[in-house]
Amino acid sequence: MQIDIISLFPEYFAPLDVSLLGRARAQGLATIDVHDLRTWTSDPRRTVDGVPFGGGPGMVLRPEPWGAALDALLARATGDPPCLLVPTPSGQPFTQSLARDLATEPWLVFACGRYEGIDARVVEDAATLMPVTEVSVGDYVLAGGEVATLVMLEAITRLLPGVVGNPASIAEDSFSVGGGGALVEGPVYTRPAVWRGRAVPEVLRSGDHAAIARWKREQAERRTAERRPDLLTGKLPPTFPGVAQ
Ligand code: 6GU
Repeated sequence: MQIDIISLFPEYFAPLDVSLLGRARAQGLATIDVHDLRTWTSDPRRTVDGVPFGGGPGMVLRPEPWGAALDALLARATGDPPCLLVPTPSGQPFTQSLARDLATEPWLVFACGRYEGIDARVVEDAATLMPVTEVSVGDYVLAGGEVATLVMLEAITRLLPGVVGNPASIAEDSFSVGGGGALVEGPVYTRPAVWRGRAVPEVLRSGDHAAIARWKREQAERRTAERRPDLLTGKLPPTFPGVAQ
């Protein structure tokens, strides 16, 4: 998979060299190129932002550097254009299901905004040239798209063939559909069998694989009902546990 990232802060992406993703890159399973948006400025001050038309707080990223950056990446295309992802709190929710879809794409481009966002014409214009998805990683506001991009890249690249050593660990992930619905995973245990007077559930040490599978399924269902009833009903309960309303 080819991944290009356009950002004002390329240094944000140092973690891409670490751990699972670092190994995937080193093995050539994913090629990640980080580009500085200022490469595509044309004034001596390398200006990327401007005051918002219509007033309002903060600054907006001007369209010209983005247009030039996306044109430069598109010029590298030999076949289909890339899939453009634009992180923004107003985007469609990033989910495991979207991660699975994106993991099948050969080429992704992430456009990381900062400040109050990117001039809206950039996405409009890009959508005439390539598929574009605006995505949000949750209902909170980050200072820019960089950390959101790291989140999405970690979720996507661990699904690429060969990145995670044991494919079963992906099949059993939270939000994977196993027997009729997305659930969060239940608790896990390792040695010692008793720690500070707390014993590991007996069934896990029984060697009865069918009983263990049933128990894991029950635990996942119970935890999902307690913590994430929205996953079962498709909507949040009137009082979401632990959240003041
Ligand atoms: Cl994708 N970007 C920013 N800036 N803030 C966010 C977000 C993305 N998702 C949630 N908050």
